[in-house]
Amino acid sequence: MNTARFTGDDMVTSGHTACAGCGEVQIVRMALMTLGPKTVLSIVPSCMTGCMGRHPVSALKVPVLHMPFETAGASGTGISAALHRRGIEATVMTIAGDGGTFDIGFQALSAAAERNENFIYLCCDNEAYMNTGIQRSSATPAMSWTTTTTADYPKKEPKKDIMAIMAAHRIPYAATVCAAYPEDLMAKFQRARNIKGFRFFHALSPCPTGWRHDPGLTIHMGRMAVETGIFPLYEVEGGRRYRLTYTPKHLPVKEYLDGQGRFTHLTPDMKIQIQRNVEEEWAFLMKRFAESES
Ligand SMILES: Cc1ncc(C[n+]2csc(CCOP(=O)(O)OP(=O)(O)O)c2C)c(N)n1
Ligand SMILES: [Mg+2]
Repeated sequence: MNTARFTGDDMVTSGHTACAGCGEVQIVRMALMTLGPKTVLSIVPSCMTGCMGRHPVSALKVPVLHMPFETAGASGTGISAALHRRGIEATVMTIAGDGGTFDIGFQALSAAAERNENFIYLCCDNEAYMNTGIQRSSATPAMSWTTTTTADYPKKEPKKDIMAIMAAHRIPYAATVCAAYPEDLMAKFQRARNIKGFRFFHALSPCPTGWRHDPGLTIHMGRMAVETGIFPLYEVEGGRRYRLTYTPKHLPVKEYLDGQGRFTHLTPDMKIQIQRNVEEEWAFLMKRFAESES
């Protein structure tokens, strides 16, 4: 039986300006429902900054500091230290996009993780710099269209393995989550809430605007990412103990790629190549699981 406990309070109000079908709002909503009202957020420039609004018209019912793009790691560190100094008990969570995490905020993220700062880092990964116009990031999957990797010149490089990098920092907890698996997501936030030190979440956030899919298919796309093995759901404790939290059906990747406009340029050969890449990555991850401490 699932052990997730919810406060029941929704910390995200109506009136935010996210696109229809935004996966990130669901992730933030469920994370905050689990963490509870005694949570302080810092958010760096990303879709979440724009769409959640600023005080006094914020759509979030918890305190928020809007910080510069590259400072997610540094701002979580500072807020956590300040609250500790004042003897205030609260969960600190910093939210950044994939651009703000994998690329431009990586230095501050790595430094905070290495120091084992006491806060939760939530990376909402929609696989491109979305709110500035769908530019490629190092989280964009190989062969994908973006406005800077056009259909004639799709991205060549594979997605950066951020979980392996974060695990290598030997942080107490790291987990992947997806809005399409709410019980899994909430159980992981519940676990993270009770751990002291640096906790990292890699959340896959389907984005109808950038992925070019029907807004009604956000949860379906999240499910397909997981069921095809493209986005495995797992957690890593102490950088060494890997645990798969959901066993996928290993559906063909075609089920995921078809229906997303960012992949319409793919030839049958390219789809076969992606299928092969996903199988290789899965085998590589399973090796890591097998070698990990129990
Ligand atoms: C130093 C700096 N460079 C560029 C920007 C402009 N900017 C704001 S948000 C953003 C894109 C963020 O992408 P990502 O982190 O993936 O978040 P998303 O928009 O996809 O949610 C950029 C380039 C900025 N605010 N600060
Ligand atoms: Mg992004």
